[in-house]
Amino acid sequence: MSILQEICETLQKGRAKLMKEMVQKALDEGIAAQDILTDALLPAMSVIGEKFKNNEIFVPEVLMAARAMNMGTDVIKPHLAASGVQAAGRVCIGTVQGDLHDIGKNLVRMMLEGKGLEVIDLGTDVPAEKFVSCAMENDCQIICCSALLTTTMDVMADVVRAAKAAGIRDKVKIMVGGAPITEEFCRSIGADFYAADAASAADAAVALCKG
Ligand code: B1M
Repeated sequence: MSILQEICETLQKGRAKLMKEMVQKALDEGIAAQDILTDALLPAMSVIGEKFKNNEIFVPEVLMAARAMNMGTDVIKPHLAASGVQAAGRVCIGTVQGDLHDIGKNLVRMMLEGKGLEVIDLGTDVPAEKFVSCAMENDCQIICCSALLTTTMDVMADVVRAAKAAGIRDKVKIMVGGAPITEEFCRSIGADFYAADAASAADAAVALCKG
């Protein structure tokens, strides 16, 4: 088995510490950071995303894989920056104001990173204006809002309004998700995209960044 295949499998098993060592070993063997990303880390996360979507694996396994992914990307990040590899796009993400649930949001962030997007994580309890100011300051293509409470989902409408008020609505896409969110709700508040799960959110974000 090649080292890239081994890295791919190690990530899927969520073995974070071993990942760090193996990715470093691949770099030491002269494999380019970009190849490690595109031929090992991203395919592994795609497998994780698909399995999660199909209920073949569950939150603990995804979180372990996410940790391993983060370990791997931490090792190659300086090399990618040095070789001038461009991120596929830049997005900001947060759980809306009043809402402290972050497990789903963290999974979405991890899947976005797994697709090669640069992600600014604003955390939880994020006011609408903070999403918008972050998008403006960092030239984000997408604002990603997560909500788990029916009492906080309306903050997403505030994000759409704040983006309009700041004059950036035509420059930034707004993606929404979380257990109480539906396609219909997304349309009703004038957001651009609803994703039901983390893998779909990442696929859509890549498409939105390209488009
Ligand atoms: Co809370 N909670 N909780 N909770 N909690 C729910 C959401 C609830 C449904 C439980 C229930 O009553 N059955 C209920 C909401 C009811 C409602 O609004 N109708 C509820 C409540 C009421 C509360 C409190 C008010 C309880 C209280 O204090 N009385 C309180 C609120 C605190 C606050 O936020 N202000 C509260 C607190 C908590 C804990 C702190 C204990 C904990 C959160 C820990 C944490 O996140 N760090 C917690 C938890 C764990 C849950 C449940 C059990 C699990 C949520 C979760 O993590 N799911 C939840 C019940 C449930 O959902 N069954 C519940 C796993 C996660 C992977 O799924 O977040 O849906 P999810 O994310 C998915 C998709 O939704 C999607 O992708 C993810 C992965 O596929 N997705 C996106 C999410 N964001 C997305 C964004 C996208 C796209 C897709 O694009 C941008």
